Amino acid sequence: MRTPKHDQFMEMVLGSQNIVALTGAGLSTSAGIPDFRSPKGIYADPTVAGERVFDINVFREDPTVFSSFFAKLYPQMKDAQPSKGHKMLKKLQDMRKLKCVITQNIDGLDVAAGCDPVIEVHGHIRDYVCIDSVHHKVPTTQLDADIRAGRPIKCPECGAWMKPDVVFFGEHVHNLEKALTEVQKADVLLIMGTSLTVYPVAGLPDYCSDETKIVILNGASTPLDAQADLVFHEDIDTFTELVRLA
Ligand code: CNA
Repeated sequence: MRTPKHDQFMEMVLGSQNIVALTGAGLSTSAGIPDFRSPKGIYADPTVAGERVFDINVFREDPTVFSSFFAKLYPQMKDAQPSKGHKMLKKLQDMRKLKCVITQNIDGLDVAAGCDPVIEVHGHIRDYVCIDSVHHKVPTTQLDADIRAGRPIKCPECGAWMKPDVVFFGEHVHNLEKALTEVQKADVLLIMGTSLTVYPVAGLPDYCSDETKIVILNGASTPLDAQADLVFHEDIDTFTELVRLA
């Protein structure tokens, strides 16, 4: 049900010049891609080795831990279309309110929705990269059959293992400085679909100016709720309809 808080959100949007969105896996669940930490998320699947699947040290020791897991996630990501939440961001961009999306997602759906710029701090699945040389890359589409079969991929140039151009636990995030600069410029930081538990991204809101309004739109509570100006514990698709940005 629409409440005065939704009106407050729209007033905040209309009065803003520089909204920056910080997004996470919850933005893509309605597109058919599970998140990590929801009751139906990837970590709840007993056949998945939890955080080990995205751990670079585990990958170096045994790439099949990742490849057998990704065989199931990859088709879900590849076939997905932007959700209502992604479309809301594009609408806010067209209204010249939203200036940047910082996403932890690797599915590329913010880009597919037409958002620009999108800072993909945890990388993306468009390419596979060699773990020994970042210059060795192969478009993921060329590896489709091996990925779906759960086979680990070898670099055609040097024979080392390849993984998607995604940041694993134990690796440095991409473009953190750029993300930080955008957060510092934001008059509204719109945080959507993230548990705000994965660092360093979860620490980005600390770099907002004192004037920045923080809005949290997430199904479950986050460690930042108490400091936010507006908090919506709602389904993102429903929210987009209530604020008429669907
Ligand atoms: P997370 O820790 O799984 O948190 C997701 C949050 O979204 C949870 O708090 C949920 O309550 C919330 N949520 C889920 N669905 C909805 C919904 N429909 N409406 C509102 N809220 C919802 O995921 P984070 O993004 O916080 O963690 C960062 C990880 C997740 C990054 O490293 C990503 O690469 C990784 N990840 C990405 C994808 C993707 O690209 N789509 C999928 C799964 C995991």
